[in-house]
Amino acid sequence: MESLEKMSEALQQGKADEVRDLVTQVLDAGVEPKKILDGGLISGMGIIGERFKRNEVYIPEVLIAARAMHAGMSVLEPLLIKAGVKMLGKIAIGTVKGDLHDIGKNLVGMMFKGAGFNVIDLGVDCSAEKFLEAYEEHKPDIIGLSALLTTTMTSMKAVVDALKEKNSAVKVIIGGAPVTQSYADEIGADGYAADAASAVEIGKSLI
Ligand code: B1M
Repeated sequence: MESLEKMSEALQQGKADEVRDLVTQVLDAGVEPKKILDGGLISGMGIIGERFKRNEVYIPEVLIAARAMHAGMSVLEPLLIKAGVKMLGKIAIGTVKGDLHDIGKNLVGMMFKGAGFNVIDLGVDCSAEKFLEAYEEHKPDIIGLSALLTTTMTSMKAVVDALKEKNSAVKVIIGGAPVTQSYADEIGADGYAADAASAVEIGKSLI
């Protein structure tokens, strides 16, 4: 549908007002909210994610596109909830204990949101107990851990261990500049991603 393509294009260009107006127009024309979500917003954010991965666009473009996504979602979200549309999955994401870096974690969260996940942002400096509480309260499909310091990435193991002790089926994805696949293997995390778009791919494959 032409107007959904237009919406996807506007989102990729970060035109928040245009995206919001297009969502309203398309809704008025009788298109279902889920179709708008998939065909306009998620598709646009998916393209940005892929381009970010290929270094064709950079962090500012992704943030601007995410802002446009939020603008569209502000119109669409109440209607999706009312229609009982099931999201693709649920992720609780946070930066680990002692670590205040949140730019990467926010990007990963935005990409998950853009892919149709319900995202619970736990913020920064999150202890294993906080992740555990979030698991008990929200029952997410995935818990995402971000760390930017070599001194804080080590606390990821405590989170994985605490969740395992609960025999929880939740999948744990880890990432952040100092984190590697071999570290993920070592601590028993279910997935590792080097960037936000890959995190979403891994998240989808795990649930
Ligand atoms: Co800090 N810092 N910092 N810092 N900081 C680094 C990380 C550092 C590499 C700088 C350096 O020395 N060259 C260094 C770490 C060294 C190390 O441990 N090896 C460092 C240090 C030492 C510190 C302090 C200790 C400095 C001090 O006070 N002496 C201090 C620590 C504070 C704390 O956390 N307790 C500190 C503080 C800060 C600021 C507050 C000033 C600020 C953070 C602001 C904020 O986040 N709101 C800051 C910043 C901005 C940086 C740099 C410059 C940039 C980090 C960033 O946002 N990158 C950084 C140097 C650098 O990286 N060039 C540095 C952009 C972001 C999009 O990338 O977070 O890697 P990134 O996320 C990527 C991937 O890693 C991945 O996807 C993202 C998008 O592709 N990813 C995931 C991230 N999380 C993921 C989770 C996933 C999957 C993928 O699954 C769940």
